[in-house]
Amino acid sequence: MNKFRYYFILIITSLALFSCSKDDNNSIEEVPLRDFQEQFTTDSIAIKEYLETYYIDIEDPNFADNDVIIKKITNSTTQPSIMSYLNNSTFPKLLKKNVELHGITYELYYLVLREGTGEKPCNVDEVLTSYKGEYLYRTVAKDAVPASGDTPAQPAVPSELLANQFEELKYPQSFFDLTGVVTGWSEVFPEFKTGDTPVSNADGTVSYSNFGAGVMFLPSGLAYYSSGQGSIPSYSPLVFSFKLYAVKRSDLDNDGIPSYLEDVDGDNYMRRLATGVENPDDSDGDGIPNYLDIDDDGDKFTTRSEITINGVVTPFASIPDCSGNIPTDTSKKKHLDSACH
Ligand SMILES: [Ca+2]
Ligand SMILES: [Ca+2]
Ligand SMILES: [Ca+2]
Ligand SMILES: [Ca+2]
Repeated sequence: MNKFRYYFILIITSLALFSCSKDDNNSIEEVPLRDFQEQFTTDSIAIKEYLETYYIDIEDPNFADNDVIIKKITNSTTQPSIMSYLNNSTFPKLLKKNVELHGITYELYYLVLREGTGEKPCNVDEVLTSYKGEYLYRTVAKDAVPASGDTPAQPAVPSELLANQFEELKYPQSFFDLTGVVTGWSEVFPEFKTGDTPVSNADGTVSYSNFGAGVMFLPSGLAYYSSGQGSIPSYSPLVFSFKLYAVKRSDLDNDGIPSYLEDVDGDNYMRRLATGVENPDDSDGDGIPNYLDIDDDGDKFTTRSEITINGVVTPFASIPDCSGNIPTDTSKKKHLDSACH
């Protein structure tokens, strides 16, 4: 059970992380972006090394309710690496998925501590989450120094992979729009669920239980890449541990149908794709996916007008089909069949 005060809370957040303001100083010299594939290869080596050399410190059996503590392994027999949970049959379970972006295929690792029992956000919804973010970096390697005169010999010091926390938000007061945060968030949160129905307590707190909890390991191309952000250096891989408390459904095209019901192939992801690439979530094939298309079926009648009955925008689930029956199948094609006009 995770319980926190919903009111009178100090919001421990740095908005810098999610705002995208860049210094427009014209005197700054343009530096060409690094090659995405090369940078991903570098990040991937660091992330895999991190997964092999760090472990999750589980002191509480209900650890998903508590803050995840990731530490460097000092005893490999008692501290299993995060990588040792890869495709585990029980939790914790480390999974990976591919993300196509920037013309390359990113391999994205995420650790499932607990899946959750409630609803899954889609990649264009909003989430209420507490989280902690760290960036990975390497210390500088030092060559061995031979003894000279009074100076004893200095052994070589290899570089070390370290993580530095840049942000923590324990008591979220507002939702994050997954279309406005780093790509990694919109790729990982839809793999998790919220928890049981939240309980409002008499003292003004809200209790959350059995929510999804995990850790995501983001290559810089799915994070801030060249820009960095706040104290985060450019080209930093990021590690976020998080808990998913609640989902707010979006309706990005304001057509009266929540975005997640415009996910035609039901995979929980909706995207704009390059011209000419077939999009399973674009019913009329005009290049605009349904969640952004005000006329999904391309019949020149807006979706909103088609679901407005006697002047009232009708809940999607209550819209009759062309025969006046309420279909159990919520596929929009039934409701929006142009033969109805
Ligand atoms: Ca919509
Ligand atoms: Ca989809
Ligand atoms: Ca369309
Ligand atoms: Ca239409």
